[in-house]
Amino acid sequence: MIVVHHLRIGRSVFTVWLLEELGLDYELKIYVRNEMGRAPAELKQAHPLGKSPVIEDQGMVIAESGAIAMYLADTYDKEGSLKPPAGDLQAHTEWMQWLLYSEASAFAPLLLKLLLMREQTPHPPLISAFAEGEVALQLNHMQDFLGDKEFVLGDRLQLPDFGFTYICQMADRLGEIAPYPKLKAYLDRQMARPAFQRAIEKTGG
Ligand SMILES: N[C@@H](CCC(=O)N[C@@H](CS)C(=O)NCC(=O)O)C(=O)O
Repeated sequence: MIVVHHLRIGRSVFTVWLLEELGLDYELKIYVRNEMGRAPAELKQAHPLGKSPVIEDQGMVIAESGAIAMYLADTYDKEGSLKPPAGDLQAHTEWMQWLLYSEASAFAPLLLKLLLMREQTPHPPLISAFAEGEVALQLNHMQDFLGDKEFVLGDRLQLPDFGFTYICQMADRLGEIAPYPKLKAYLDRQMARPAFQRAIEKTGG
Protein backbone atom coordinates (compact mmCIF):
# COMPACT_ATOMS: atom_id res chain seq x y z
CA MET A 1 0.00 0.00 0.00
CA ILE A 2 1.11 3.58 -0.67
CA VAL A 3 2.48 5.29 2.44
CA VAL A 4 2.18 9.09 2.62
CA HIS A 5 4.34 11.12 4.99
CA HIS A 6 2.18 14.15 5.73
CA LEU A 7 3.38 17.19 7.65
CA ARG A 8 0.61 19.33 9.07
CA ILE A 9 -0.12 22.10 7.90
CA GLY A 10 1.31 22.14 4.40
CA ARG A 11 1.37 21.07 0.80
CA SER A 12 1.17 17.32 1.38
CA VAL A 13 -2.58 17.65 1.80
CA PHE A 14 -2.58 18.25 -1.96
CA THR A 15 -0.92 14.86 -2.49
CA VAL A 16 -3.62 13.31 -0.34
CA TRP A 17 -6.26 15.17 -2.36
CA LEU A 18 -4.81 13.60 -5.53
CA LEU A 19 -4.88 10.13 -3.94
CA GLU A 20 -8.52 10.72 -3.03
CA GLU A 21 -9.38 11.87 -6.56
CA LEU A 22 -7.76 8.67 -7.87
CA GLY A 23 -9.70 6.58 -5.35
CA LEU A 24 -6.53 4.89 -4.05
CA ASP A 25 -5.91 3.26 -0.70
CA TYR A 26 -3.04 4.68 1.30
CA GLU A 27 -1.58 4.74 4.78
CA LEU A 28 -1.03 8.16 6.34
CA LYS A 29 1.88 8.96 8.63
CA ILE A 30 1.19 12.33 10.18
CA TYR A 31 3.87 14.65 11.56
CA VAL A 32 3.42 17.87 13.51
CA ARG A 33 5.58 20.97 13.06
CA ASN A 34 7.83 22.09 15.91
CA GLU A 35 7.60 25.49 17.62
CA MET A 36 9.67 27.04 14.80
CA GLY A 37 7.16 25.75 12.23
CA ARG A 38 9.69 23.22 10.94
CA ALA A 39 9.32 19.49 10.36
CA PRO A 40 10.30 17.18 13.24
CA ALA A 41 13.62 15.33 12.84
CA GLU A 42 11.84 11.96 12.49
CA LEU A 43 10.71 12.93 8.98
CA LYS A 44 14.37 12.49 7.95
CA GLN A 45 13.87 8.78 8.50
CA ALA A 46 11.54 8.82 5.50
CA HIS A 47 13.80 10.97 3.26
CA PRO A 48 17.14 12.74 3.88
CA LEU A 49 15.64 16.21 3.31
CA GLY A 50 13.11 15.69 6.06
CA LYS A 51 10.39 17.50 4.11
CA SER A 52 6.89 16.58 3.11
CA PRO A 53 5.30 15.22 1.00
CA VAL A 54 7.15 11.96 0.66
CA ILE A 55 5.49 8.77 -0.46
CA GLU A 56 6.61 5.16 -0.44
CA ASP A 57 5.29 2.83 -3.09
CA GLN A 58 6.49 -0.30 -4.89
CA GLY A 59 9.76 -0.26 -2.95
CA MET A 60 10.50 3.38 -3.89
CA VAL A 61 10.71 6.53 -1.79
CA ILE A 62 9.50 9.53 -3.80
CA ALA A 63 9.89 13.18 -2.79
CA GLU A 64 8.83 16.48 -4.46
CA SER A 65 5.12 17.10 -4.82
CA GLY A 66 5.31 17.54 -8.63
CA ALA A 67 7.23 14.30 -9.10
CA ILE A 68 4.86 12.46 -6.77
CA ALA A 69 1.88 13.79 -8.71
CA MET A 70 3.39 12.64 -12.01
CA TYR A 71 4.27 9.25 -10.56
CA LEU A 72 0.75 8.72 -9.22
CA ALA A 73 -0.86 9.82 -12.48
CA ASP A 74 1.51 7.68 -14.59
CA THR A 75 1.01 4.65 -12.39
CA TYR A 76 -2.62 4.82 -11.34
CA ASP A 77 -4.56 7.17 -13.63
CA LYS A 78 -5.14 4.49 -16.22
CA GLU A 79 -7.68 6.56 -18.16
CA GLY A 80 -5.28 9.50 -18.32
CA SER A 81 -7.96 11.88 -17.07
CA LEU A 82 -5.40 14.08 -15.30
CA LYS A 83 -3.24 14.50 -18.39
CA PRO A 84 -3.67 16.22 -21.75
CA PRO A 85 -4.95 14.22 -24.71
CA ALA A 86 -2.25 11.79 -25.95
CA GLY A 87 -0.35 13.02 -28.99
CA ASP A 88 -1.28 16.69 -28.58
CA LEU A 89 2.14 18.34 -28.27
CA GLN A 90 0.81 21.86 -27.67
CA ALA A 91 -1.57 20.71 -24.93
CA HIS A 92 1.18 18.61 -23.35
CA THR A 93 3.65 21.51 -23.34
CA GLU A 94 1.13 23.83 -21.71
CA TRP A 95 0.23 21.14 -19.17
CA MET A 96 3.91 20.64 -18.30
CA GLN A 97 4.53 24.37 -17.83
CA TRP A 98 1.64 24.72 -15.43
CA LEU A 99 2.55 21.53 -13.62
CA LEU A 100 6.05 22.82 -12.86
CA TYR A 101 5.02 26.45 -12.38
CA SER A 102 3.60 26.27 -8.86
CA GLU A 103 6.76 24.91 -7.20
CA ALA A 104 9.08 26.88 -9.47
CA SER A 105 8.02 30.50 -10.08
CA ALA A 106 4.93 30.90 -7.93
CA PHE A 107 5.97 29.53 -4.57
CA ALA A 108 9.20 31.42 -3.78
CA PRO A 109 7.68 34.94 -3.54
CA LEU A 110 4.92 33.66 -1.25
CA LEU A 111 7.47 31.95 0.97
CA LEU A 112 9.40 35.22 1.24
CA LYS A 113 6.20 36.97 2.21
CA LEU A 114 5.46 34.33 4.86
CA LEU A 115 8.93 34.65 6.36
CA LEU A 116 8.74 38.46 6.38
CA MET A 117 5.40 38.29 8.22
CA ARG A 118 7.09 36.26 10.95
CA GLU A 119 9.94 38.79 11.28
CA GLN A 120 10.05 41.90 13.42
CA THR A 121 9.51 45.21 11.60
CA PRO A 122 11.05 47.16 9.95
CA HIS A 123 11.47 44.61 7.17
CA PRO A 124 14.51 44.68 4.88
CA PRO A 125 13.37 47.01 2.06
CA LEU A 126 15.00 45.16 -0.81
CA ILE A 127 13.44 41.82 0.12
CA SER A 128 10.07 43.41 0.93
CA ALA A 129 9.90 45.21 -2.41
CA PHE A 130 10.94 42.06 -4.26
CA ALA A 131 8.35 39.91 -2.47
CA GLU A 132 5.60 42.48 -2.98
CA GLY A 133 6.27 42.88 -6.70
CA GLU A 134 6.76 39.19 -7.37
CA VAL A 135 3.64 38.07 -5.51
CA ALA A 136 1.58 40.53 -7.58
CA LEU A 137 3.30 39.43 -10.80
CA GLN A 138 2.61 35.75 -10.17
CA LEU A 139 -0.97 36.10 -8.93
CA ASN A 140 -1.86 38.42 -11.83
CA HIS A 141 -0.36 35.92 -14.24
CA MET A 142 -2.36 33.09 -12.68
CA GLN A 143 -5.62 35.03 -12.73
CA ASP A 144 -5.10 36.19 -16.32
CA PHE A 145 -4.44 32.65 -17.47
CA LEU A 146 -7.30 31.13 -15.49
CA GLY A 147 -9.81 33.71 -16.68
CA ASP A 148 -13.30 32.25 -16.50
CA LYS A 149 -12.22 28.64 -16.91
CA GLU A 150 -13.33 26.18 -14.27
CA PHE A 151 -9.90 24.53 -14.07
CA VAL A 152 -6.41 25.68 -15.02
CA LEU A 153 -6.51 23.99 -18.39
CA GLY A 154 -10.19 24.13 -19.23
CA ASP A 155 -13.20 22.17 -18.20
CA ARG A 156 -11.68 19.20 -16.36
CA LEU A 157 -9.39 18.69 -13.39
CA GLN A 158 -5.82 17.90 -14.46
CA LEU A 159 -2.54 17.52 -12.59
CA PRO A 160 -1.57 21.23 -12.65
CA ASP A 161 -4.71 22.06 -10.64
CA PHE A 162 -3.25 20.53 -7.48
CA GLY A 163 -0.26 22.88 -7.30
CA PHE A 164 -2.28 25.83 -8.58
CA THR A 165 -4.78 25.30 -5.77
CA TYR A 166 -1.94 25.10 -3.26
CA ILE A 167 -0.60 28.47 -4.40
CA CYS A 168 -4.10 30.01 -4.21
CA GLN A 169 -4.54 28.61 -0.70
CA MET A 170 -1.22 29.99 0.42
CA ALA A 171 -2.04 33.41 -1.08
CA ASP A 172 -5.36 33.28 0.75
CA ARG A 173 -3.72 32.40 4.07
CA LEU A 174 -1.27 35.29 3.65
CA GLY A 175 -4.15 37.70 3.02
CA GLU A 176 -3.04 38.27 -0.58
CA ILE A 177 -5.94 36.87 -2.57
CA ALA A 178 -8.59 39.59 -2.23
CA PRO A 179 -7.46 41.51 -5.36
CA TYR A 180 -7.84 38.28 -7.35
CA PRO A 181 -11.51 37.24 -7.14
CA LYS A 182 -11.21 34.66 -9.91
CA LEU A 183 -8.44 32.90 -8.00
CA LYS A 184 -10.50 33.00 -4.82
CA ALA A 185 -13.54 31.53 -6.60
CA TYR A 186 -11.31 28.85 -8.14
CA LEU A 187 -9.86 28.00 -4.70
CA ASP A 188 -13.34 27.74 -3.19
CA ARG A 189 -14.46 25.47 -6.03
CA GLN A 190 -11.55 23.08 -5.59
CA MET A 191 -11.82 23.04 -1.80
CA ALA A 192 -15.50 22.15 -2.07
CA ARG A 193 -14.73 18.98 -4.03
CA PRO A 194 -15.60 15.87 -2.01
CA ALA A 195 -12.09 14.43 -2.53
CA PHE A 196 -10.50 17.61 -1.15
CA GLN A 197 -12.83 17.55 1.83
CA ARG A 198 -11.91 13.94 2.53
CA ALA A 199 -8.21 14.85 2.35
CA ILE A 200 -8.71 17.61 4.93
CA GLU A 201 -10.75 15.33 7.16
CA LYS A 202 -8.19 12.52 7.10
CA THR A 203 -5.06 14.64 7.45
CA GLY A 204 -6.35 17.41 9.71
CA GLY A 205 -5.15 19.88 7.03
N1 LIG B 1 9.52 21.46 -3.40
C1 LIG B 1 9.17 20.54 -2.34
C2 LIG B 1 9.04 21.34 -1.05
C3 LIG B 1 8.87 20.49 0.18
C4 LIG B 1 8.68 21.35 1.43
O1 LIG B 1 9.39 22.35 1.63
N2 LIG B 1 7.71 20.98 2.27
C5 LIG B 1 7.43 21.71 3.46
C6 LIG B 1 5.99 21.50 3.88
S1 LIG B 1 4.83 22.45 2.98
C7 LIG B 1 8.26 21.16 4.61
O2 LIG B 1 8.42 19.96 4.71
N3 LIG B 1 8.71 22.04 5.51
C8 LIG B 1 9.30 21.65 6.73
C9 LIG B 1 10.71 22.12 6.91
O3 LIG B 1 11.31 22.63 5.97
O4 LIG B 1 11.20 21.95 8.02
C10 LIG B 1 7.89 19.80 -2.74
O5 LIG B 1 7.16 20.29 -3.60
O6 LIG B 1 7.62 18.71 -2.22
